[in-house]
Amino acid sequence: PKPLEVFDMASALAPTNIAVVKYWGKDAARGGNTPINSSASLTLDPNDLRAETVMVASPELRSDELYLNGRKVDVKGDGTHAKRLRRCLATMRRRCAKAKHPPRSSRATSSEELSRWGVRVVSRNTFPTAAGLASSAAGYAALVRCASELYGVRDTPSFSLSATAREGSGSACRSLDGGLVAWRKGCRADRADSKAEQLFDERHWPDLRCVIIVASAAEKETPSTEGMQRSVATSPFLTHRAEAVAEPRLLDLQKAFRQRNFERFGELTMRDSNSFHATCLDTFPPIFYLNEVSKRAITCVHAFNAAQKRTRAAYTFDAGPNAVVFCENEAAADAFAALAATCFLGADLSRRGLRGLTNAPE
Ligand code: 2P0
Repeated sequence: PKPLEVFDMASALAPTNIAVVKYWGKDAARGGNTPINSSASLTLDPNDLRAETVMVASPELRSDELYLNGRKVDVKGDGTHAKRLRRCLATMRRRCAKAKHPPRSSRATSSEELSRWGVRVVSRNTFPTAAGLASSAAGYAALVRCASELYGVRDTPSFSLSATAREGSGSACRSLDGGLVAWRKGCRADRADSKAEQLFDERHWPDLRCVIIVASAAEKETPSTEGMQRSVATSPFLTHRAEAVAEPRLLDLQKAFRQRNFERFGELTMRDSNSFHATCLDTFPPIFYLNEVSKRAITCVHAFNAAQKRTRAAYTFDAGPNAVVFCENEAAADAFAALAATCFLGADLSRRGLRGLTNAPE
């Protein structure tokens, strides 16, 4: 990209999150990323899996630019990221234009002027993109955080950065906080109150760890948005899940997390992953996100727990075959060894996740 003479700049990073009560299904009548069920996730350590974003605004930029993992993306086109970026930026710019003053360091004379400048967005992930490791969650959370800095736009009672991140990617709204985060489906008619809130911060359960098994770093065959649409249209099980399973499970999980009850937390997490993948199979035509390595990881975790006579490890899988296995610190080495022995063939067993959910020393 060509150098710019007059510009404002901001940078931000955001970690990825792993859902323990899964979001699956958009409310077709309300549009956007309005979920049919509330969900919850754990935000990973930002030192591990994260998105890093730099934004430059300048009057010399005639149009917006996006560079994703080193590649230029056509932001005017019909591509998924182009549309999502435009949506998030439009919301942040509208908000910026209304402010009385531009951010102190800005070279623009007014917020309204700053909101009209073109932006160059440069973003990269420190892990495989679109492989079911919530890359879009980290990406859009970092984008919104970055735009918030650039435009001086903050959370207020009538404006939410989390709801803006949701416009980019549903799960992104959960990546702006650490710890256990719930995304409420909202109860207002327009669902403007559908946003995330932190239930427990990252210090609540410092012993919690996760191991990530990269069963495949390839891009998934069925993108989440498409998969959700097909499930909403064809799966009777999904309606049951959204109405009768997800909401009470979220309450149970919150309680288990409050008590740091790993056995309960682990069982709820595994059951919810299985329920989500059962929904995928109930979709017509069905969606397969798990592969043979994933299935071996599931069998391995159940065998490990049976041998230990209690739940010391718990798996979950998002829209991809990669396993995330939670455990407490004292079980991490044993769980890792068991998984390494079982899943080694065909999997890139990543130790990165082992550092877990906080910056607490090992
Ligand atoms: C989740 N997933 O709760 C669930 C579990 C995948 C399985 O949120 O269309 O990229 O951008 O709102 O957030 C992945 O879907 O979908 C996802 P969009 P997103 O984490």
